[in-house]
Amino acid sequence: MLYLLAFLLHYLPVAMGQYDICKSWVTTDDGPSWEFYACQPKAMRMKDYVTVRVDPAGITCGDPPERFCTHENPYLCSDECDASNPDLAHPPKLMFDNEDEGLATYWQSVTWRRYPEPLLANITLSWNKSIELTDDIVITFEYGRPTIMMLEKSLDNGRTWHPYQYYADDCMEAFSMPARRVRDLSTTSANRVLCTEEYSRWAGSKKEKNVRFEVRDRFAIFAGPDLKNTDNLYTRLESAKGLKDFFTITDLRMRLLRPALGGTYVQRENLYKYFYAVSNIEVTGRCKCNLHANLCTFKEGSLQCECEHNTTGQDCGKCKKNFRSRSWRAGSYLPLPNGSPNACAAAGSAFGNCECYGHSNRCSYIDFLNVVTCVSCKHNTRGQHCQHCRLGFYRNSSAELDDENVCIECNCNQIGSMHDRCNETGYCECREGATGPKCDDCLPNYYWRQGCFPNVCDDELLLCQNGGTCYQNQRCICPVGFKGILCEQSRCEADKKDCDGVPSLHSSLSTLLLGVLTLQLCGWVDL
Ligand SMILES: *[C@@H]1O[C@H](CO)[C@@H](O)[C@H](O)[C@H]1NC(C)=O
Ligand SMILES: *[C@@H]1O[C@H](CO)[C@@H](O)[C@H](O)[C@H]1NC(C)=O
Ligand SMILES: *[C@@H]1O[C@H](CO)[C@@H](O)[C@H](O)[C@H]1NC(C)=O
Ligand SMILES: *[C@@H]1O[C@H](CO)[C@@H](O)[C@H](O)[C@H]1NC(C)=O
Ligand SMILES: *[C@@H]1O[C@H](CO)[C@@H](O)[C@H](O)[C@H]1NC(C)=O
Ligand SMILES: [Ca+2]
Repeated sequence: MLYLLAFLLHYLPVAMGQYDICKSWVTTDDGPSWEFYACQPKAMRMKDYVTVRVDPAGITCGDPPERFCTHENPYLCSDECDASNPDLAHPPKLMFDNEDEGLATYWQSVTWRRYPEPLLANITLSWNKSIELTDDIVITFEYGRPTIMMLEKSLDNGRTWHPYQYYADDCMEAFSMPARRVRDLSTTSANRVLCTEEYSRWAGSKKEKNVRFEVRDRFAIFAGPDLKNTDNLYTRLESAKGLKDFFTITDLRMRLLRPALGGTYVQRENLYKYFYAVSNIEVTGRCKCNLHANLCTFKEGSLQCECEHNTTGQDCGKCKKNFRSRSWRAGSYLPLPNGSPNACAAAGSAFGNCECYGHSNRCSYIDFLNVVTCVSCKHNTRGQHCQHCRLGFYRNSSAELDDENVCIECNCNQIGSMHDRCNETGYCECREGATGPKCDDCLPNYYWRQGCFPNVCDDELLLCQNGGTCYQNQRCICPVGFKGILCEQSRCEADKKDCDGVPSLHSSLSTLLLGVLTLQLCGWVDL
């Protein structure tokens, strides 16, 4: 606990200070008014707001009860894990509790009974909110740190995952990656994903318990070793592409790939000393509010920014209704020291009343027409006020004019349609024979083959004759002895030679019969 307090106090300067107010009431020559600033919430202990999931099912020890021992005391396997006994259970929530001094509480996995099958476990932390890390992630292992593990992160609530850092006692062997240290990174590589050997080697399980994801060391590349030059850090976060996102997460996953081995090889005769035990996961960060809020509250099970600057959304990621006269922008750390709020503006308030419904930030005066018009309308809009949809798009009837989704692509089938424009309900103009809103279907009596073509044959009016079969409405497959589009023509009629050779060419009874029929027909025709 004391350690934790020291830890928090030590790091407070990074967590607080700049950008902590969103607006203030100031008096200017024109009288008092609000002045707005870029602002962000304070850093918090994020483990208090997390939901956790441990995979695979059955990886948590104690069901059924099981004995284990430690690397320090490998032959005294008298410790017990029993999920049904609160004193001996090690559920996942013990990674996030507040520990009484000196008494570690921890989640623990089953032992490596199934060796040499790998002992794998995933610990997934989800916030359902984007978070910007402001300090190191610190994972505390009891009974030794894993010899191989990796950290993954998600930025989209767990839909996609990306490697964040690799950890191994031998990076080359485990991941075919050279071992690197964050301290050795440079300004251009501050967001590199690397493999480190610093947290995986055996040093006694009591001595080295922590595995870190070093946020401070990466910040120090810009802010100096004591993190005093925050101006430079904020400038770089604002300008270096991808740097801010590198420190932003919605979810974290620890993939534990091989437990501590006690500094030697796996001893098959005693597998009860191999397992994972995690007593704490410290994640320090702030809600990402796009510099539009300085408060973030826990409501209905999720963190939520208290948006200012007339923005709204969980991350203040859009403009409030009726405040969309220009498109939404994140606030900016620049210029120092107060940044730019980039607030949303009420419709009609900016640019001399040129309303662009939030699809453009610029207006231009056209001299000879004496009109003000929006420039470079976004979101597939066009027009003086960005009030129309571009050609090839149509109006989304369930969206307001200032909605980003206001224009929907027509998506006309290139072959089936005349052009890629559509009417107000999204219907394309079809070529002959094609139908459907997008012209990707055929009318009855037409078949699709790089466009719609009239049926050659079917089961109703255009029947194949003389026992022929209709192949995909495209052609009749005629029995021997017949030809023509509908097999309506006897080959004998066209060329007598065809009739003579027929029976001998075929062996199956049916074709033989057809052959006979053919001969008879020929005879009939001859009459
Ligand atoms: C852990 O998660 C990864 C994806 O990030 C998945 O491929 C793997 O199968 C999971 N392992 C376990 C043991 O659930
Ligand atoms: C995630 O947060 C959003 C916005 O606060 C909320 O609507 C949603 O129900 C949350 N989802 C879960 C799974 O908690
Ligand atoms: C937001 O809108 C209110 C009016 O509802 C206005 O008083 C306030 O100044 C606006 N804030 C910003 C940052 O534009
Ligand atoms: C139409 O707009 C609504 C409201 O923004 C949106 O949810 C929906 O996805 C849009 N439809 C399409 C097809 O883009
Ligand atoms: C668009 O075209 C479809 C099909 O031709 C038609 O049913 C619909 O009424 C048209 N919508 C409008 C608004 O013209
Ligand atoms: Ca604990």
